[in-house]
Parts: sequence; C-alpha cells; structure tokens
Amino acid sequence: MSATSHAGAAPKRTQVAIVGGGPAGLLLALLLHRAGIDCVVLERRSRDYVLSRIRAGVLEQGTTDLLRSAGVGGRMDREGLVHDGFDIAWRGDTLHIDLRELSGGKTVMVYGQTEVTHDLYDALDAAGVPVVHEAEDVRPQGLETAEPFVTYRTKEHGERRIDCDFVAGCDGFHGVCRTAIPRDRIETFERVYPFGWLGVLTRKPPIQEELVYAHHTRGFALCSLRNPQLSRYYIQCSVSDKVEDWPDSRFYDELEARLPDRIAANLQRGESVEKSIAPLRSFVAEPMRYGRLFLAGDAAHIVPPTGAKGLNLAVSDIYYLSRALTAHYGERDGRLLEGYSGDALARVWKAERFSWWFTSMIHRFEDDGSFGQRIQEAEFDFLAGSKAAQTALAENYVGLPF
Ligand code: RFL
Ligand code: PHB
Repeated sequence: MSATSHAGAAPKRTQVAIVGGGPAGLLLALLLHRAGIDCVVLERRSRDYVLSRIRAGVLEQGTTDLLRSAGVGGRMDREGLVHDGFDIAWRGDTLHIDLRELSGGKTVMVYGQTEVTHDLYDALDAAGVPVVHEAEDVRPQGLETAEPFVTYRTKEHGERRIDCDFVAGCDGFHGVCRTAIPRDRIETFERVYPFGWLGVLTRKPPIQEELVYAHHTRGFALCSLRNPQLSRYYIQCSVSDKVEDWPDSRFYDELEARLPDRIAANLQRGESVEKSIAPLRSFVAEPMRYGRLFLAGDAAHIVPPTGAKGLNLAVSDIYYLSRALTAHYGERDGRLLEGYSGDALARVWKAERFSWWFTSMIHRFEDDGSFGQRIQEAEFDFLAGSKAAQTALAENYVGLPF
C-alpha cells in the first residue's frame, strides 16, 4: 500500500489539517468529511504499526453513540460485548458494581481500540479521505496567523506543504503539536504515579465474563478481555521493571496471587501474544487551543488507565471540536470554536479526578505507609456499604454526558 491511503498524494490545500491518525484524528476526519469539510490526516507511523498497538478496551455509551452516528457502529454492535457491571476484589472478597442499575440503565461496551481504529480506517478509505502514513518531520506553522500550514516529508513524495484554515493536534502525548505552542501560552498540570502496569494479551477465554479490578497488598491487578477467546490482564509493577523480567509463568503466578481464590481458580494461562509496560500519569495542558491550532485527545491530556477513560476522553474532545468546526463552516458561527477549550476541559477535569481517585484507592502505594493503607481500607468499606458511593463510581465509569 502507498503511504497515502487514497489514490495520489495529499492535496496542497485543505480546510483542516489533522496531525495524528489515532482514534482522535481518524474520528475527527470522518465527522468533518460527513459535514462536508475537507481534511487531511498526517500520521507518523505505518497503518500496520497503528493497528498493532494494543490499548483501550472499554467504550462508554457516549462513545458508542458517537461512533454509530459517524456510521462506524455496525461491526462494533455485532462483535462488541455489552457489560452491565464489573467486580472490585478486596481482601479475598468481591464487590459487584451494577452499572446498569446504578446509572439509570447505562452500560459500557468491550470493544478494542484496535477494532475502532480498523473501522475508522475502513470508513475513511471508502469515503476517499486522504490519510498520509509515514509522514516524517511534521511541523505545524503560522498558527497565530490566518494562514497556518503544515510541512512534512514522505519517502514517496519528498518535502510537502499543506495550507489550511485550522490544524487539529491529535498526535498523542509525545506528538509535535503541543510542543509547537510557546511555553508562556500553555500551562501544564501533572502527577506521575510511582508504578506502572504490565499488560499481557493471550488467546484464552477470559477468567470471567465481567472485568475484575483487584486490590491486594502485593499490588493491583486487572482482568479484562477483548472477546470470548482473547483475554487482557494487567498487574501493577515497578516503573523500573523490564518486560524481560516477567516471563509468562512469573506474570501468571503474580496475577493469581493478587486475585480471590474463587476467581483465580478460573485462570487459563495462555502464551502471551503481547506484553508491555505502561507508566501511569495524570496530565492536562491548558488551554487546548493556540491560535488556529486545536489540541484533542492524548495530545492535551493523559489519565491513568484505571478508569478506562483515555480513549473516551479523546472521543468527547472530538465531539466538541467537530461540532465547533461544523458550526464555523456551516452557519458561520465561531462561538463554539471560541468555547472549545473550555467545553472540553470541563469534562476532561472530571475524568482526571475520577481516574486519579480510582487509581489512588485501588493500587498499592508503598510510600504511603500504614496510614495510607488504613485510608484505602476505609474508602473501600465506605464504597461497599454506600449505594450513594457506588452510584458515583458507576456514573463516572459509564461516562459523564457530553
Ligand atoms: P493516540 O492513540 O496516541 O494517537 C496519536 C497518533 O499520533 C501519531 N503521532 C504523530 N503523527 C504525525 N506526526 C507526529 N509527530 C506524531 N506523533 C505522534 C501517533 O503515531 C498516533 O497514531 O492518541 P489519541 O488519538 O488521542 O487516542 C488516545 C487513546 O489512544 C488513549 O487515550 C487510550 O489508549 C488510553 N487507554 C484507554 N482508554 C480508554 O478509554 N479505555 C481503556 O480501557 C484504556 N486502556 C489505555 C488503556 C492506554 C494504555 N496505554 C498503553 C497507555 C490501556 C493502556 C495499557
Ligand atoms: C483493557 O481492557 O485494556 C482495560 C480495561 C479497563 C481499564 C483499563 C484497560 O480500566
């Protein structure tokens, strides 16, 4: 396949140049195209590389609704698994969180980010929206002028320049768009957690149908899945650990030790088909706009994965941004674009708070000592005994409205 997904090179001019072909960039491209707005996606990696990244697995109802309205809900609705609840394991016991009951009928969908990305690529291909892969040295420029542009290079077409009206920075946490903003025009807020998650994907049926978030004095563990034949497991690990330190047998021994016996008894140990370590971080950059550059998704904020919020936040940003660009071009109304950063950040901070809270309550924090442990115990006891606390958890987990 050529570096550009549709025939020929990318155009020299477009309305919105989108940097980054992850879920945020691809969904924005599709929604803009459906609204009759021209755009081009510039992605640093190959399509195969993007599709081989194993990441999110849980979609909020707002996310699935938006994917459906963009016309990419068909396979998700056939193959995705609707989950009504999940378990929290603690001291050998489990607390069931009944999402549907507690949230007034809402649920989440287990459908991998890889599959969402796949569906978005297919829809963009069918629509003929240009996605340039392996775009090197992408540089957004002239962002404070009325004539911004993006330069980049591909092996096939050499140095290129795309003139545009707006640049959408959807290039993830390590991208170039946020760093193109002068330091005195952006403020960042950050918390780095003193541990990481070691994740394993294996072709074996999941330990149980619903997810299990497990607290244990040895550290946190999560049992998740992608489908009835594919399981995804995580354990809290040291940030200095290497994947090589964790052969499959050691990983499964540790996972089992952190789960209640009743659940551990169902574990089917399969060879890992993917194994990786992710650091945990909370991060927000404000505002999510600089001149004609709009940041969205991980380019602007990161949450620890405990609440499954990262991909869902990227999608809600794109809801606000696509709506604002559509109003700008359609009704010539720029108010939503002016309000984009504030609208998106109001939701982002609530998801940051929830992800921080869930992470703090359920992991082992070695440096917090016995006081910290007692506070965690009290937090769990309160949750177990309070329908109000469970309702707050469920409301955040299924996703706040946007
Ligand atoms: P992405 O997916 O990082 O995509 C950014 C894209 O930009 C490209 N890029 C560039 N392109 C051009 N020029 C440059 N200079 C570029 N620099 C980068 C990159 O190659 C990439 O393709 O960001 P986006 O679109 O904002 O999407 C965000 C989500 O990917 C992320 O928030 C989630 O994966 C987080 N996440 C989870 N989110 C959930 O909602 N539910 C979950 O269950 C969940 N589980 C997880 C997760 C993230 C994890 N890791 C690995 C951090 C589990 C894990 C382990
Ligand atoms: C996943 O399946 O990868 C997953 C599920 C729930 C989370 C985080 C990750 O909170």
